[in-house]
Amino acid sequence: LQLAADLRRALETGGELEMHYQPTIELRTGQIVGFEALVRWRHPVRGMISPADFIPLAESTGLIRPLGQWVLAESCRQAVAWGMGAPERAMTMAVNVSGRQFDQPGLPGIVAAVLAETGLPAQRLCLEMTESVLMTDTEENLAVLLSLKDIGVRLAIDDFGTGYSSLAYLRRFPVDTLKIDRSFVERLSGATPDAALARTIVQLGQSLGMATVAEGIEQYAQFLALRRMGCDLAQGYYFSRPLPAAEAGLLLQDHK
Ligand code: G
Ligand code: G
Ligand code: MN
Ligand code: NA
Repeated sequence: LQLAADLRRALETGGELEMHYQPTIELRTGQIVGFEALVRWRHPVRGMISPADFIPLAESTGLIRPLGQWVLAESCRQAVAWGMGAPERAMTMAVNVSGRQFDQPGLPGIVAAVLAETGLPAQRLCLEMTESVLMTDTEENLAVLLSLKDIGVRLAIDDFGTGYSSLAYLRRFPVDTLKIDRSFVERLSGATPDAALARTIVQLGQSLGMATVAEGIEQYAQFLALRRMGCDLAQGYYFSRPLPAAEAGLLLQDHK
């Protein structure tokens, strides 16, 4: 497959991949409290390729492991460059981790090595995974997640509410944060079912001692509704799109 060969080459040369960063906002204060790192691929012929298109390819070819390692190292390096490790600017860098990376027995060692190399304190890094990670090969994945918690990183469930109806795994896994899927944030005005679901996830997070992040906030009304519900954090175009590092850095400078 040509695109797989191109991705392998891009990983070897390093020049075509870059990270964009979307700020995470504390709803109570409006402050930026971190970023989510989202990978981008500038293909020399095809132009910008969305991760929604090349992450599945990377997963099916096994390239997700070197790609994931590059993403992790680049995001941690950037977090340190922005001073996010310093106590006075204690922020969180959130990195998406695919299920195929959790199958990798060496994942905790890789995370520990990247933290050591970059100097980012472990508690400043949050790893985002989907519910499917928590539902498959549970014993192996539980061991990996416990090792990651030992290292001190935070763990978030991405797209929460879209994966599985069973909540039993929340008892077993050391999760810090629930990210409320964008689909529940879309129609929040009034007494819609979506508002009831969003409120329920916020309350679930509060009962379990987990932080909640609302994804995909695009309108002021959604911001207000989620703040009223007691949701802790939010991301979305209303605050900022994912930005190239230079622009995200300016946002951070203006903000402080
Ligand atoms: O940034 P957005 O525009 O297009 O991302 C699309 C999808 O790709 C999302 O589901 C997001 O979680 C995923 N994604 C983005 N960056 C990464 C990454 O570095 N690693 C993994 N595994 N998924 C990513
Ligand atoms: O699966 P994950 O939640 O990691 O993916 C985040 C995806 O959501 C990325 O593709 C990102 O670009 C996108 N995104 C971030 N904020 C918004 C938003 O406000 N509206 C929409 N439609 N997409 C968003
Ligand atoms: Mn995510
Ligand atoms: Na998500």
